[in-house]
Amino acid sequence: MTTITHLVLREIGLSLREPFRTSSGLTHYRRILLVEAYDADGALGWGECVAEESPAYSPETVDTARSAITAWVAPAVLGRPFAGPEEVGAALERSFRGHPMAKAAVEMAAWDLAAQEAGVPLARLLGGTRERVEVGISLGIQGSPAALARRAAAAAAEGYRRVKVKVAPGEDVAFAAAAREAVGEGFPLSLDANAAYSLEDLGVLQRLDALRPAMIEQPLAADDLSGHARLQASLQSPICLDESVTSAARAADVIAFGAGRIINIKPGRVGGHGAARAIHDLAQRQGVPVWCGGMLESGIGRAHNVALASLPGFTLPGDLSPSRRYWKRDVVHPEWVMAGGCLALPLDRPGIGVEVDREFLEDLTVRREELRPGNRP
Ligand code: OSB
Ligand code: MG
Repeated sequence: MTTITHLVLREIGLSLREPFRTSSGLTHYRRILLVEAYDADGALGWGECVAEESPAYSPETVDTARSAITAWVAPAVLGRPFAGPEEVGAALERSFRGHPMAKAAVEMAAWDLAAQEAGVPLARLLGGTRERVEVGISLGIQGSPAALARRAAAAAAEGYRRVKVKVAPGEDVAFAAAAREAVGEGFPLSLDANAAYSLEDLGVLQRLDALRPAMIEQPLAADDLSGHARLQASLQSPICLDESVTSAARAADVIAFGAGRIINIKPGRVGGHGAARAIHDLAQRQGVPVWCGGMLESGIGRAHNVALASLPGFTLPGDLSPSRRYWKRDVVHPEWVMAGGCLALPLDRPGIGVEVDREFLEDLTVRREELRPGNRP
């Protein structure tokens, strides 16, 4: 039984070591919403909201998520006894529509809290079986194909198990071809379009297909499952869906309609660990490979992603780069480090398995509020 007595909602600011460019925009600074969920004994679970500053990737933003958590998520969970963390996501789903990133931030904090209370690693509470998870890197759009080729070659040499390259109309075939040349024929190279193409771009997409990518991620609009199904039928490479998969029901549609052959699971995008695990389970039953995506998380969100990625159906490397790929200094101890192309699960500690650097967090905090039962906005 878990009851969340109060929540702390905090926004921090963290500068990326290098700007990250995709078809939907440029990020050099992350506004990150963090959630602390407390029980009556003072045990604490951490969550991180993956919403970005602008609604480029999905309709949610840092500001809409803060508003939704304050007005709708917190009142639906605070002071209510839950038999287990799997019930938190279900209660939120019944409670109000949409806002999966806002829901996930609190739902995932509830999972960490439950794991802390039980004294077990979150990875094991979720049903994870791995001791380490394979890491792939996601490279933003670079200034030139040659610059991208250098980055891709360096990443492969560093031990990353897969290199993913962002593509956008006009910055696609030459860039992807340079990356392919740099990593070599057999190396897992994938392409992520972040929904930037339409079926009118079939010619370009077929030229990308000819480079034999491990997958083409989210070529078309998020809501266009029938377009993806038609495109998949005219490509050799598997399509992987990211933005399109906002729930377990949508994941089932993707598989049923043949809109993709691989699914990128981000717990922060789909409403939390409960939904993420449901997608994992149904994909596993249908023989569809899944991997864990990332949203440039701090070490807290990364800990949640790593725990989830330890489930057996996560058979492909995730966007789970180590701390130093993103930040000069991460907010957790120990920082996430890659060894042999993998991150090790911190199984010697309960919950998310890393300690949050409270002092550093205070320095980074731009806004903080406490949410308790009854104090509705
Ligand atoms: O599409 O997978 C994506 C980052 C922000 C938003 C969307 C995406 C990404 C990435 C980065 O590709 C993955 C990472 O966190 O390393
Ligand atoms: Mg993606």
